[in-house]
Amino acid sequence: MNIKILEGNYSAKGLKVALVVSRFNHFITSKLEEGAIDVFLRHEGDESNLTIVRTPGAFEIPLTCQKVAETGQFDGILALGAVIRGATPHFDYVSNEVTKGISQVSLKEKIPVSFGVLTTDNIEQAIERAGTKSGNKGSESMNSLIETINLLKNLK
Ligand code: INI
Repeated sequence: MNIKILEGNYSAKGLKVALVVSRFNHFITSKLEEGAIDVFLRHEGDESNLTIVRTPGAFEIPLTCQKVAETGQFDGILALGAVIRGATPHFDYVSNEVTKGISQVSLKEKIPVSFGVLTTDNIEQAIERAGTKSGNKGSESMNSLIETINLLKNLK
């Protein structure tokens, strides 16, 4: 076999990462943040290379990611939030905008922006994905971010 395979490893050594975390549903987003930091440190990331940027809600995440990317100081950005469905269509507007906005920043700025924003039908589903029975979206998306940053370095 002579197939060339390009992929990223899971070393966070020397990587500079910004976490953009929304305060809305803080009891969930704080758990996502904890999970993300834990993974970064376990993969030999340095605390001093981690910056946390807080937004009011998930809707404000894309513009904040855009500004963070423009600083040119980071290898990657992890967006963390929790959009939980309520009785009005607000959920759909916020979740659509945040999803689209994050991927636009990533493509425009050519920097990995990982999607750690929970979009759930209820609080129980959010709790399940914030460090209980269905894992932790913050940890998972930090793993993806580290791998993607290292993959893109191999593509240079
Ligand atoms: N923001 C969230 O992060 N999660 C939500 O579930 C949510 N809901 O359901 O309303 C939410 N709304 C606030 C929104 O993100 C903005 O901060 C607000 O609309 C001001 O722009």
